[in-house]
Amino acid sequence: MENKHKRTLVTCALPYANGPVHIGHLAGAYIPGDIYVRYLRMRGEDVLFVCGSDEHGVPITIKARQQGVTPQDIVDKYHKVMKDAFTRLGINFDIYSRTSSKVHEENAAEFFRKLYDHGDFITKESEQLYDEEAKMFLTDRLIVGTCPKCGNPDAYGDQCEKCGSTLSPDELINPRSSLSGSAPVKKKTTHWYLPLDKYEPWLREWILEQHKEWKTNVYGQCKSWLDGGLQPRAVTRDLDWGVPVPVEGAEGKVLYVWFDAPIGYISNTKELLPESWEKWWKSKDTRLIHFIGKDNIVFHCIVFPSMLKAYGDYVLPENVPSNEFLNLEGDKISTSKNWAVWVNEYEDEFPGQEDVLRYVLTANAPETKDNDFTWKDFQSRNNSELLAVFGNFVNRAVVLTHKYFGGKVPANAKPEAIDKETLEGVKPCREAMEKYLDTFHFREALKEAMNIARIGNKYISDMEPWKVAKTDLERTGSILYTCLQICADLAIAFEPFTPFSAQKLRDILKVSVDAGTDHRAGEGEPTVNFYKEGESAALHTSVKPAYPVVLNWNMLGEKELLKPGHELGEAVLLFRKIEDAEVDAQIARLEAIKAAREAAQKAKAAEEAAKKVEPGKEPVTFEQFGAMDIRVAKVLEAERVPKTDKLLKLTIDTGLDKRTIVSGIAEYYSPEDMVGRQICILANLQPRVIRGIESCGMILMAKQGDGKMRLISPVEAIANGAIVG
Ligand code: B3M
Ligand code: ZN
Repeated sequence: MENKHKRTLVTCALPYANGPVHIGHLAGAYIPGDIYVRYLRMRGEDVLFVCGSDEHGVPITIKARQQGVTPQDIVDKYHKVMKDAFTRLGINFDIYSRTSSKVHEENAAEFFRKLYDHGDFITKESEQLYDEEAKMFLTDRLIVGTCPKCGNPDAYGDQCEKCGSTLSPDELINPRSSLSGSAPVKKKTTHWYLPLDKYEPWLREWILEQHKEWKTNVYGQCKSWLDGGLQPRAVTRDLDWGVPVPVEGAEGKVLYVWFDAPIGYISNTKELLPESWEKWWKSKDTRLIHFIGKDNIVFHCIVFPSMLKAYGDYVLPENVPSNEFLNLEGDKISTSKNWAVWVNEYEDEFPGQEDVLRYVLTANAPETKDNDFTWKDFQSRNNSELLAVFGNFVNRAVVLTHKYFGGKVPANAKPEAIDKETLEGVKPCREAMEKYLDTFHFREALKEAMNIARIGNKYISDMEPWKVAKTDLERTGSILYTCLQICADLAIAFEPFTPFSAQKLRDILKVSVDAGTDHRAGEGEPTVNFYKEGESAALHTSVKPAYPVVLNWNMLGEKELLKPGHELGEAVLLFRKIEDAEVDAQIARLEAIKAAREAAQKAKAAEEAAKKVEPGKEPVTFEQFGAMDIRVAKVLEAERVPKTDKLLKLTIDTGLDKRTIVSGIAEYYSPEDMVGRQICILANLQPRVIRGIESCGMILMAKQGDGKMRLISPVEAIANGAIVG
């Protein structure tokens, strides 16, 4: 990595505070961000790691309305849920604040005001749909109506979820407001727009020429936006939830959520470091990196940089690493369909297994294409990689050291060439890790870290120190010495990926790691550098190393990290087996969700099929109709026709005679339902033999769109034989 800069400011997208975070969010932005920060800090870089909740936007107001609470209630709830989930997963932001904070409101208003005063906005008047009952302008999502393409009566103003067509509210048939149900009216409104078209030449140069190194998916999306031509973009909205537009004549208007949210990165820095925040945002020595999900690319690469450029003196992002989407068990993750693994639930159900989720989401990260999370893969990566390779190797090395050498690193008294070759195998892994970490390819970097564990595991299996010990304790010592050096390498290499286990390992080895700067204490000395003994790596708060031996990134793969005689701690297990029952329960939960969804879909489809009406028939003459002898009749006896499911044999009093009719109604009526009932029949239908029984006439029934049938009976009793017509 070139080291021209003095500090790195890392941000992760501010998640919307309208639901908990799920594994898709984690894999997209938060775990990659945390890996990168931990890595840089171990290399001794000064890093500030900023995130927070995005608490504005229409979806939050809709959710509040649905639940009969205020938007503030919604964001208060989810801000806490998300903040806790990140902390428990070891994602160590220096600050996790929120866009409903006072600091942010002032900062976002100031940002807008400066651009406004400087004449950077244009205003446009337009007609928009308005709900007179709710007294609110309606976004496209808030308008529902009948889809002109497929007839779905509940299509949204921007999209029909049934046929997938993209719509505009004007196209909907009978549009109505989903807030009050009333028909929207058109009303004029004025908004401020950022003329993105003005920044296009600069953006082309800055991104397409100067940032060819951005990940292909990010670069590609930017290019296609730029090639499509940029339009002015509204930065204000008619809404009562958000940062009020701080200029006269803007009553009832707030900043558009995508205008205020990225400013939140700056506000949160300001909140943490009120005196020194500017050095993170306005100094040429700062490198700014945004970690985001792929649906946020345009805002972070085009809109926000244009805002920063308009403001002047802010740094621009150096890179905007973004992943593709993560699916769950083959289906798209969906909050509304509850098709997700919620991070807070995972943490409750798998306490102490945070690293497993971190590991799996990185090993399987959707870095270059959408990827799939499955519980079976989760289990097998834990059991056959973390546990069988990494954990098993460390455990064997430490247990044998206790057994033969009283828990002290043995002397390297009888080295062989293979030992040196093995240790030298770590260096290339480190080099590859650095290459991948520096270019945001974390999945590959993790593979290299795992390769170090594989090197150790293979070595100890091949050397069989437990056998050698029977005849040659000196040689056993050299083997274990070599193994323990690799254990120390692992305690460094895994720190970015599985920080809890790396800390556990360091407690076993009785070593510390220099974890670099931590600005969580705010203004003042950012010198909270070491993890506390036995404490989770998420909560490091010590300024003194717990153990005198302090490792850092630059020692990875170097000689003799642990000196002979160094005393080890107890051999505790780094990982535990994930049992079938645990993942089966998760799979069953998802299957139940899917089954419920499918049942609901089926019920809805059936309801719609029932409503379907057959087209009308060709006209008939009065005579043709009159030719049919339709009469009221009474069922005297009824029985099932043996060996059939559908047929009943009925004895009927037609007024004219008593006769037998065989009818296919057993699906809908039992013999008991029929006896004594008055019905209508076609009396002059030619007799037919059905299953050996002569049937004289037909029972009249009504049949609805889905095939369901019902008898036609007179509303009141009437004489048998009465003519219907
Ligand atoms: N809240 C979108 C999201 O959570 C949005 C990101 C804002 S980053 C400034 O995907
Ligand atoms: Zn449709």
